[in-house]
Amino acid sequence: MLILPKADIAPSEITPREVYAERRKFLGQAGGLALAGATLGLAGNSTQAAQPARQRIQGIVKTPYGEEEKPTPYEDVTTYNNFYEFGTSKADPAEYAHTLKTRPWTVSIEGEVKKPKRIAIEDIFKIAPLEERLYRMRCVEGWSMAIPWVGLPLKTLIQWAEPTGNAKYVEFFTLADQQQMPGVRDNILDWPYNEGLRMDEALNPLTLLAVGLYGEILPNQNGAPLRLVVPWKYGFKGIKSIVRIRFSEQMPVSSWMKASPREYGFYANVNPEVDHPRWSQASERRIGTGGLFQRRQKTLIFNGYAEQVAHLYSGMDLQRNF
Ligand SMILES: Nc1nc2c(c(=O)[nH]1)N[C@H]1C(S)=C(S)[C@@H](COP(=O)(O)O)O[C@H]1N2
Ligand SMILES: [Mo]
Repeated sequence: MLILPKADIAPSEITPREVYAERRKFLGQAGGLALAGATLGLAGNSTQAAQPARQRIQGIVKTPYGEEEKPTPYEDVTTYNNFYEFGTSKADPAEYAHTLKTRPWTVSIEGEVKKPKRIAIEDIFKIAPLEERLYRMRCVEGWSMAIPWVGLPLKTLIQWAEPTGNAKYVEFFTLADQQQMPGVRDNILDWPYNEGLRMDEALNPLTLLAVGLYGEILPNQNGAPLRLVVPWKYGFKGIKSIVRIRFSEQMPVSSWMKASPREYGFYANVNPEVDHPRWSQASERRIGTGGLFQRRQKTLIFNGYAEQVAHLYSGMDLQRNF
């Protein structure tokens, strides 16, 4: 059964709203200067109330992933976000996601597994040593970043979960709690936000379950306490704040596919030759490297990870399986 989209605003309206929001953010920053000055004497740090203290993760294994990349500044990574549970503008998640409670947090693992399980976030930290990997990230809207993620290979968690031989796909679900996530009151997407991978994509060594970035616990706006990172796919595959993982025999239908099947397919592989109806995918704008007038760079097939993942799609028509 295909669940019909609940969307009452057309996806085509989202872009203008974002342009508007960026303008609002710019104005907000200008006004914010005076405000910060006014509260300095009181709290010492005007953002303290909204942003929880940054927390370092101990014992991270450094890896050579992404050595050639220049990391996008922390400030950009944590203030230019997509997390519709907290609003549709890029500035909303940094402003509002502090209401998300990330402890206690458990992830339930169900479907085609030997035995359904629940795992606390603290125990996910203990399954295997956490690695740091700098990955290129590419949003379907045409911008990109390079982010030093901290996490464990999804493959490690899958092995721990013990899927059955019937498991052909893995599906992920975000928390959908109106109390903590104001955006969930709006019918922009069919909540909970969900995404899926084919089993071989999920087991690919590049696929990461991230718990941190820049050596620290994930900020809420980036998907705390646990989010997916699939660097050869568009950003929307990187589902945030995961509470449920389900193994299944059937291909999952993601929130974005339900909202607009013409625009969003299951695979969502970065591909400069297959344009999104509203955004060209031929080039990208790397955030934080030179303002609005910077030169765009050419987008690479599979976001530059073809050597590691192209074999997963050999013989598939990538125009049809977009
Ligand atoms: N639950 C949830 N996950 C989500 C989204 C969202 O709206 N909700 N947005 C996606 C999109 S479109 C992108 S580009 C990335 C952005 O991740 P970042 O903000 O950490 O850069 O998160 C993805 N994961
Ligand atoms: Mo995105």
